[in-house]
Amino acid sequence: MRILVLNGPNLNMLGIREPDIYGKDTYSDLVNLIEEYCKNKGIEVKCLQSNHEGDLVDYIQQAFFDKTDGIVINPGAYTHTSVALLDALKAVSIPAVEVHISKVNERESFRQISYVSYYCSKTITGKGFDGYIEAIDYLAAL
Ligand code: CA2
Repeated sequence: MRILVLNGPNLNMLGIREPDIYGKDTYSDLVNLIEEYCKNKGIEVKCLQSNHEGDLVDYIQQAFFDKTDGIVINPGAYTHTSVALLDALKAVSIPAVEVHISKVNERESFRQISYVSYYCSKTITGKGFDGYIEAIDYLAAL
């Protein structure tokens, strides 16, 4: 099984600021956690992050050509704005799970809107890094 874990803008700043919302662990801690977990499960995983919407669209499209079985996506702030990411997910038609580290539904009203949720079969919020593991397990069980 092959999984892509995609993180959007500013998630490379994890652990550097706002630890009360996003925790103390860094983006590289997240990547290590995911890679270690997938190694033990025999899952091939690629973790990518970009601050640029077009890069994220490109990575989703590439997942199709790489015959990726599942996508875990935390689009960061693009969650709340990007029809392009929604369209890219629809275009590749790969099973996808949306993850948010924080409890987006308890935050500002603009964070209650998610375009990618129109495509994703599951949304996990407020579970920190464990949300990514739950998403991988969900995709692996499909
Ligand atoms: O809770 C999440 O995972 C979010 O997707 C994170 C995004 C935010 O725009 C979404 O509404 C919810 C922002 C990630 C920013 O991460 C930072 C990390 C450290 C310092 C500042 C921002």
